[in-house]
Amino acid sequence: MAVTERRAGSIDVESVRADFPILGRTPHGKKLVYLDSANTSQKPRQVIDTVSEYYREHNANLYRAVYELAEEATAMFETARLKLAAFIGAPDPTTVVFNRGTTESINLVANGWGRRFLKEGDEVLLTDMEHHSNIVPWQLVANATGAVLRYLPLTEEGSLDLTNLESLITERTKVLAVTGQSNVLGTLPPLKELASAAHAVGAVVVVDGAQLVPHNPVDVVDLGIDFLTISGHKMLGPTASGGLYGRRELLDAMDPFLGGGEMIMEVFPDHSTYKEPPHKFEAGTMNIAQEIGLAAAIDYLESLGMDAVREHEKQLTAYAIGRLEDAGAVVHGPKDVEVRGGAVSFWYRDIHPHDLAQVLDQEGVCVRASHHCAQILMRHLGVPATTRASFYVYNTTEDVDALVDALARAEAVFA
Ligand code: 7TS
Repeated sequence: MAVTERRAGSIDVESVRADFPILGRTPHGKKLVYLDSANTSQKPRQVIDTVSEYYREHNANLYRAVYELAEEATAMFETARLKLAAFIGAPDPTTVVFNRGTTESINLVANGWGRRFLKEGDEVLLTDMEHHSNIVPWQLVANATGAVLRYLPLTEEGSLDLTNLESLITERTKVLAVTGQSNVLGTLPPLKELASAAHAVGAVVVVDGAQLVPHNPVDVVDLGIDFLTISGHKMLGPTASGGLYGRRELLDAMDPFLGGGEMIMEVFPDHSTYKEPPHKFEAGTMNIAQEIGLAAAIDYLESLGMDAVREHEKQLTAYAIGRLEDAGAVVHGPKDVEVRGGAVSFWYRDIHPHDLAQVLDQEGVCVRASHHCAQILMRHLGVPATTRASFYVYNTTEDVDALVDALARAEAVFA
């Protein structure tokens, strides 16, 4: 069926599940219930086969040779760039830099743009729900430049509190760096509104897309943002795939982050000249097989339709919140699925999340129990950690039922 003919929410989950070989595993003799896709997603055979075929049939290094294999590898890699650009609505493939994902992308912006343009007293505005990878690189750059970090607070419920936005976004604000979707609470910040407030004071808008891009239709032009990070391993692609979208003028103005082979035009004893973006930011041998595998993942997601992916997760999230609350769990974050995605953090009875996750594991249920690399948010919630179930295209309401059944088992163990 053509993508356009699909109704939103019409994912055929059983046929999707048949594409994921790992779902046939039976940990501890139980059916695998994988609820940790916010951590990393599973991979369909289309991605696994593409990577395997690349190594079997086409493997060579990029750009450097004139023989057929190298030309094929280069063409596949550059086709992957075109696909990723189109997937996020980037107008021009040269605005997509390939790298290992969100952590590397934020370090690239913080170092390449931040160290070049931030001065003492300039402000970088973050939020209290950021992942550490959207905090620590800015701290390092703030230490080096004298810039100051500020944080947008959260409401009780776990949405951004925008009541004092005007006092936090001022002419001193040079960067707004915000998550597109919280990995802990699922919260979807109002990106368009934030981007226009930041642009009104001339700030650059960096969106951590690690959780946004895998689960929502995204168009960087429509959102009006300057940078977007992409973690391919969270969207059915291989580990160490993904990259950074950046507006071309900003990529042109930035310094390179990593120096080495392939990113240079000419090297002299005391200086070098660089290639144009994106190659200026792609030093050394690239993650070729991974990005080619990511292109297969994008094909897969597009065949489902990102509207349908989002709708599927809305339905599962609403179902999960209802069942968890009925079971006595305290669910963190907004309850309205219009303003949140499918990462559901909760606290169950008085059982520590680490203990809970171990019992769930015995039942074949994979969840993450930790601070989720969001310690500032944990302090806001007043908990050391949470248990988090996160959903993707292969999850079903039966998976949620299995989670809730396993909770009852944990209660029996710890009672
Ligand atoms: N930003 C957000 C919002 C994330 O969720 C993650 C990974 C990262 C950045 C880092 O991405 P990476 O691809 O560079 O590793 N989040 C999680 C998580 O929630 N559980 O495990 C990893």
